[in-house]
Parts: sequence; C-alpha cells; structure tokens
Amino acid sequence: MPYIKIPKGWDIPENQVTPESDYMNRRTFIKELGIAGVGALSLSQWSPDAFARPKDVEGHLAAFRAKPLAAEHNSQFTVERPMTAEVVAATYNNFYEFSSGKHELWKLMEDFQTHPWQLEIGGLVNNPMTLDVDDLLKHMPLEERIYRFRCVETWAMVVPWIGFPLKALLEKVQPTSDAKYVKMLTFWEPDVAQQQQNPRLPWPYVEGLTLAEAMNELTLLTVGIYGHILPPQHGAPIRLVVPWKYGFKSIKSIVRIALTDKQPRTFWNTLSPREYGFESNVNPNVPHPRWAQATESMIGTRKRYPTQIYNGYGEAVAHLYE
Ligand SMILES: Nc1nc2c(c(=O)[nH]1)N[C@H]1C(S)=C(S)[C@@H](COP(=O)(O)O)O[C@H]1N2
Ligand SMILES: [Mo]
Repeated sequence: MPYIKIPKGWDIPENQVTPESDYMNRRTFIKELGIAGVGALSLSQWSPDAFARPKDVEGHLAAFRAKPLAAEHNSQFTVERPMTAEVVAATYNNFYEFSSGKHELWKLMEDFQTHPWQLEIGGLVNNPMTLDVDDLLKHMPLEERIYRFRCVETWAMVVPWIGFPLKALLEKVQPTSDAKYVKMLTFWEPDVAQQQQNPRLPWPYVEGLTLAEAMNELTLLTVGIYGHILPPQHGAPIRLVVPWKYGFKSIKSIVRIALTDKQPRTFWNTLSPREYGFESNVNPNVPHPRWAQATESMIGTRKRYPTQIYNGYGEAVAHLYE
C-alpha cells in the first residue's frame, strides 16, 4: 500500500510521479536509480480519486471535525462551481517535503507535530515578532472564504479556507520603506520529512510575493479548512493561499516570514525557472512549456472548465500588473 509506507529517498512508485516532479525524473531520478523509461505522464492518466479510501479517511477527518474553528463566513467570496468534497481535497495533496505522491500524504503526515508552532516575522520591518500560532489564532479575526484553487499541473478545486489577510499581520510588523518583497519559508526538518534528506533539492521550501501582492485583500494566511483546523497535509498549522496564482505559490507550514528588498529565490523557480516563474499568475494563454493551461480539471469529479485569467480574480488583482 503506497500510502502507508514511508518512502525512503527515491522510492517513489512511477504512477505517483506527476509533472511537478518531472524535474527529478529527467535529471536526477533516472540517474540515481539507473532506470530508464520514466516519461512524463499524460494528464489523462491522473486519477485524483483512484487511491482514496474513504473508510480510513473518515476516521482521520473526524478528529479534525471534532475541533471546529470559529470564523465569520465572508459571503463576498463565492464560487459558482460546486465545492470540492472534503475527503477529496484531504487525499489529493502536494507536499514535497514528505512525498512526491499525492494520495498518501494524509496518512504519511498523520503524526506530524504542528503544535506548538512558532512563526517568526522579521527582515525589513520596524516591529519584528515571533508568535505562537495558537495565540495568533485567538487574536486575529478569522474569516471563512470559498476560493478557487488552481495547481500549475491543471488540477483545480474549490474549498472553504479559514484565515485572515496577510495584510493584517504585515501592518502589525510595519515593513520599512526599503521592503519590496515578502519571503516565506517552510520548516526544515530532514529527520521528519524524508524528502528533505535529498541534497539536490533546494530546501527549505521558499516562496515569495511582491509587497503589493502580499498586501492584496485576497492574499490569505490560512489556519483552517472545511470549518476546522488544517490537517497536516494541507499545510498545518499555517499556510498561505494566493488564489490568483498557481498552487505552488501557496506555501505550507510556514515558520518564517521576512521582508526583503530583493526578489527571493524560491523552491520551484530554483529547480526549473523556465517552468515555474516567480510571478506565476494563472493564465490560460500562457502554456506551461510541457502542457497547455487553457483548461483545468476539478479533482474528485474530473469536470473540465476553461481556465480563467487570474483564476477569475482579475477584478481584484489585474491592476497589480498594469
Ligand atoms: N512547503 C510546501 N508548500 C507547498 C507545496 C510543497 O510541496 N511544500 N506544494 C505546493 C503545491 S504545488 C500545491 S498545488 C499546493 C497544494 O495544496 P493542498 O495540498 O492543500 O491542495 O501546496 C503548495 N504548497
Ligand atoms: Mo501544484
């Protein structure tokens, strides 16, 4: 059973290799193992729900549902498409620190410790701080927003996040006038996260936004999903959600936020700059070098929709790029 086995190093079943891991297929994976014939999978071979076992997962989710998070539903953010089923979103994830597979992360990460958790905010700010995430949760006004979410690999979902605008936190630390970018880092614990033992990958996972993007009302620091705290596989205890950009910008399990004057080097951009740009706004007219971006497929139902410019959020963000 691939999802209850903790992969050691490069022990990744071929059927779990997805386009975001093609970098490793081509340049490292084949070399490392001396195997041939691992090509890019075509999108039609993906099966977002092929391995999900609702019976096991129900028990897993019940533990989170038992801890609801109080949050005001913000009806300003609605999506015309059906919401993705919780069990589907919780069993189809991307978290490279633990695996390049998607279906087993919920199981693989069940024991990942996310409390207590410190979040440090510093760099070019007047008022740096280190916060306990549980405290932060109590002090920030939490709201629920239903957002479209679009991975660069063309899968998409519609989920209800709980969080607060990143802007609210940035206002507390007060960026200096030199600050131009917001750099964010995930934990680095190779003893816990197996794939972080691979020195060829530029750990820790880093993402970044321009200060204007980070201050946009849509940019959400997220602590919950489907009415409760985030399960580990969704990036507990605190992750970013930037709904108009491809999913890899939405960095999980953040430990540090730093205001900088230079564009940060980010994880996927370092691995493959041609394929994963720093900006990476969702755009149907700019194909990925290896696949089209004109349409997207909803996980769970596989229903296909045309990709929307800025993932449908142009009204709120297009002005940032004029
Ligand atoms: N630290 C970290 N954050 C990450 C990733 C990752 O591998 N590591 N994957 C990204 C990608 S590619 C996507 S599509 C989303 C997936 O979020 P989900 O599993 O909650 O759907 O997380 C993003 N954040
Ligand atoms: Mo992704």
